[in-house]
Amino acid sequence: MITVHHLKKSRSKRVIWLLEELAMPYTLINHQRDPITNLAPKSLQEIHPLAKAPIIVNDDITICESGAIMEYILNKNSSDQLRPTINSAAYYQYLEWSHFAEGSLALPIISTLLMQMETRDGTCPLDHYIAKEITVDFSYIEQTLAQQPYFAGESFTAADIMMTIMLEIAQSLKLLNDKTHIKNYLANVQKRKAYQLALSHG
Ligand SMILES: N[C@@H](CCC(=O)N[C@@H](CS)C(=O)NCC(=O)O)C(=O)O
Repeated sequence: MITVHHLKKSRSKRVIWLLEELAMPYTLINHQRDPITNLAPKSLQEIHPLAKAPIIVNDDITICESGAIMEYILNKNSSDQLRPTINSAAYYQYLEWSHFAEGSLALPIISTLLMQMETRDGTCPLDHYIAKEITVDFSYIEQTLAQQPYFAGESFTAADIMMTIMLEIAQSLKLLNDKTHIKNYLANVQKRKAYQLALSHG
């Protein structure tokens, strides 16, 4: 059975959501963030040197990094759910969006989140880069969701789980105000039962 090391309000929601979608059993271990720094506690460092959520442990395998964990779980699942057939056109959309969520989109979103927490005096060089990334990324996402219901095409996949968490943070930062298709997409995926179950773990 897979053990999921979880931090509330974190990317570990992705892993719980996927396991719930696949109806796979798991054990959840909750770790508490440091109340002052909001960083992960020592208990996570004892599991993996990177000390970030999510981490999963299954037999002799320990993995940190949500995208890698999603692939591990999909490989363990005997059905072909939530990942398009390898080498199909949808599979490459799935791969692009799964990687885009952490490889590209996380940087401008998490930077915006962190920059809002600090006291700033004027514009910094990073601001121009972040503003450009936000414009390019969200217009591409909006354009994609205007043409198809899910990131990999007609069917819900694990790429939607990877993308949703970043889009939710973007929404909380008011980056989606004029993005009707993205907002409709979020409202739609948030109705899923497995999403609601993952949400109930915080
Ligand atoms: N790219 C990693 C990011 C992991 C990450 O930054 N996790 C955050 C929570 S969303 C964390 O553990 N933060 C606490 C810390 O860094 O101390 C992934 O997708 O798993």
